[in-house]
Amino acid sequence: MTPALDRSTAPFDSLIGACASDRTGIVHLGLGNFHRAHAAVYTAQAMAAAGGDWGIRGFAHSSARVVDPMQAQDNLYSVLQLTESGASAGLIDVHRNSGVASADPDAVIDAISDPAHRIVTLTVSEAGYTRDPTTGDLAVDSPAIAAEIAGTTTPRSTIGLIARGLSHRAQTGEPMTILSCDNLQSAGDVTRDVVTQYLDATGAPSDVVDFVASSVTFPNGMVDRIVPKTTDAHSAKVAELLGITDLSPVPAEEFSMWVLEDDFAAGRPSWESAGALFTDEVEAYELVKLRLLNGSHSLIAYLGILSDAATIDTAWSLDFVQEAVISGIEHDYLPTINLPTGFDAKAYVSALDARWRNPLIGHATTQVASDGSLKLLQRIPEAALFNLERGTVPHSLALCTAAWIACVAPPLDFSPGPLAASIVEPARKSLAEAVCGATTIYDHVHRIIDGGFFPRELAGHDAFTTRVTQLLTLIISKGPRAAVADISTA
Ligand code: CS2
Repeated sequence: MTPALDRSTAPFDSLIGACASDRTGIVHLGLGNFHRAHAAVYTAQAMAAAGGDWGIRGFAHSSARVVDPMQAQDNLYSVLQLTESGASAGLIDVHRNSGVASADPDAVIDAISDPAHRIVTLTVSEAGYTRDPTTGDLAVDSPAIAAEIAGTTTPRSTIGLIARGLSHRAQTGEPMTILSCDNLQSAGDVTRDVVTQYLDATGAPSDVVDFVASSVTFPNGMVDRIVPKTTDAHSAKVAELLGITDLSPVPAEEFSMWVLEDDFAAGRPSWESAGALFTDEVEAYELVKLRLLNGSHSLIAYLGILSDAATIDTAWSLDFVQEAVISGIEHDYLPTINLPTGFDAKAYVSALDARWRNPLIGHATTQVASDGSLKLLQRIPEAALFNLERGTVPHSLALCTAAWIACVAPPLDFSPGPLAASIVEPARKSLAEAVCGATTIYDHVHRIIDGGFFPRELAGHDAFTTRVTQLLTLIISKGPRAAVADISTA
């Protein structure tokens, strides 16, 4: 039996990175695996290289799943790197405090207003930004936000907590940076917009609005690292490698990338010394990553699920899945992107192949397929519209949409199988309501594309709805392979 991980047993000779200070300079919202394998590692490594009071005060949104073990382990945990040549593990010592935001929202608000904290980082997933799918603006009518705006509850939404924290901070006027680390296009701009819209909707005083406009920055950024869910096998591997029992290790691939706009209102860790790239071309990197990696990932996941492939590497090993993805990258995605200067798209795609192929990651297709109604908004409509406006039908994007519908909102006579049933899809109920009573597959698809789940402009292009209908019909009648064969000959 290996000893439980805490400060007395920690194998500090296995540090990946550490903060020498007990002081916290960063508040993090969304204390989950991705943050712990990405920004936290860059921060720990930056401080090991260049110092600074940038310890992290982390809050999970509503679950204690990660917080309980973090607290029991003096906020230490390990990252288990899974490479084809074997696994390696190291310790991260950068969190100084952890808690659950929904259990104590005032603690979050106080942390954001505390002048010692100069950055708020966010990994709250697409859902955390509470945006309306048709406009991209703050969903002021959603039940959670509407109740906060009506003033009947203490804010518990991420955007509400930030807005309230900044309102308090306005009293001291201390500048701050809010840094989104989620898979959103123009992540910083989006965050600024929804925070500002929240302040407007709640009638915030003009000094608060002015403070946010003049003293709070929202840099854009692109984040990348494949991080699956933790299993008991990961804890067992860490016990074998480090000689301790970590109740919440984070498995991750070796690859990691962070591209940032250098627009920090009150300083920042030396993240470049840990390998982060600061550039003015962030939006181009965001597009590359959200489309070539994430968009393709969704296609691999939905086609894989419809073919009973439980993991990304098994789905990617199917020849027709590769065919669909490569066609999507070449025809539907690459023409929509002005690549960053000197960017080698061929090398990027071949690195993606190696990353998706890695059998040790065990990345569940259902994990990537979950929250599709939110994720696809970042991966499909804008690229589809770019093509459609130029008279080109984006076949792979239509296929991804059809495969998503087949998995989470199938026509009545089609059963997508057991894997599809375990996809977490927050819009499942509203999708089912939207398609109830549809008379044809076209009607079924149209009710989704024009039903408040996608930007309105997309429904204006009947060629897209028609193509999704054809591909959904093929998936239902002959399976995903036949649908891919159809796009290959189109
Ligand atoms: C994935 C991402 O679950 C998903 O939707 O596409 O989490 C992906 O693994 C990361 O963005 C990689 O950086």
